[in-house]
Amino acid sequence: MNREHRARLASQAAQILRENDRGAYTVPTKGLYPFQWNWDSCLTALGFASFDEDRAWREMETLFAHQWPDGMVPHIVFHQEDEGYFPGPEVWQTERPVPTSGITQPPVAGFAARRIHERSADKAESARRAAALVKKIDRWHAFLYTARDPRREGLVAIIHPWESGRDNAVDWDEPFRRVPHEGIAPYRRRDVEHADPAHRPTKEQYDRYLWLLEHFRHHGWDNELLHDVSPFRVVDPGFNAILIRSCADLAALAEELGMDAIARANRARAEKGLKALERLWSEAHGQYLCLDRTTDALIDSPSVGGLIPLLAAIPEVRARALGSRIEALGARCRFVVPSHDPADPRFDAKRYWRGPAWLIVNYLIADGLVAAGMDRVAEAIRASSLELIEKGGFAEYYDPMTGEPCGGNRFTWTAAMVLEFLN
Ligand code: 9WN
Repeated sequence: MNREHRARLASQAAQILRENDRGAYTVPTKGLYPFQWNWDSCLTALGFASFDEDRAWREMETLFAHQWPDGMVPHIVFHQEDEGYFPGPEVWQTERPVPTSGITQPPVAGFAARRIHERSADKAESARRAAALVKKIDRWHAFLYTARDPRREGLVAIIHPWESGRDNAVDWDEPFRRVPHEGIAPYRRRDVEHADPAHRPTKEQYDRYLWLLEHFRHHGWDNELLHDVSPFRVVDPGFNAILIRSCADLAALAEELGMDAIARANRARAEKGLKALERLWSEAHGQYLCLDRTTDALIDSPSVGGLIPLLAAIPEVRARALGSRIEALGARCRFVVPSHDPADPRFDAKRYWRGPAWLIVNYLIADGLVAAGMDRVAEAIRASSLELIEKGGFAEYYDPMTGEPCGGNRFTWTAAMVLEFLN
């Protein structure tokens, strides 16, 4: 790709960020997702940082302004009314000053904040804004390692598939059987009016998403209770690896800013988390797997969640194995990285997190590969990602067999990741 070509792609990506900018936060895409989402915002901030540092910090500051008193950072902030998304604030009923959802999402904030600060041109201003965020991110990490790890194992559980950010991954099929899907209030889905229903989660999955939501609402969104009362408690290697990396990055950032207690606490969390992650390794699959905390058994589902640990400082032997795994997946599809192994019969090339490739995941994995010295594999992911954009535009996700763009279009975090890949 020549310079002119790169500049054209970067300017298209920046244009999408501006289009979806609502002033102090961005929406993931028009129509389908009209509010602020947690991990979308943090990854989008990275995209903003390449042309507007002030706007990058503001994106994260807005998200953290809605942190709960217990430290949780909600997965959606409903800044304004919009009928176009279900379930909206009237279903969540979390009683926050500005309505939010009642669950969280992968904690990429520590990772993003460190990166934005490292690249900042105005270091004094960046340090000031980073310091305020560091305290809040630290409280979020503390929340996760208590409320979601009550036995202090060093591994946090998600209590709803939406928390993983990989809503309908094959990983949840088995534990999801324990979640009832009857007796919920009647509802009308809006997502299937914006996107092809064949590319979205099924009705039965939505019923269970809603059952969990109503169950938590019934418990008053009290995070002291929710982990234990949830019939769905899964340790996701992707979520945990992101948290471990964010702890390590927050520790480094805090140290640079002279916030020593926060640096120490987060370094200790990262070390403990890394050791505990070993429990999720599957020699048979050559990758990490999810662990069902209710049965204490690994879930037999080779998904991309088990490759994301490349992002954390896992042992070299594990990183090498994951590198080989990604190469093997690359031989099974035209574009990498599929969200589920195409060799598994449950793979579904167009259905959301059951097969499609996502640029944000590609970015996180590629970052880990470079850190582990596997530049060639990382470069293949980067090239594949940019080719997907060239062929299909800035989509939410892509069929890894054909490259067909799926879901929403002119998608914010996809555009942000393009800016990162071009950086
Ligand atoms: C539920 C916004 C979000 C992403 C998630 C993705 C999808 C929501 C939905 O969209 O989830 O949170 O309604 O489908 O799975 O990762 O943050 O882009």
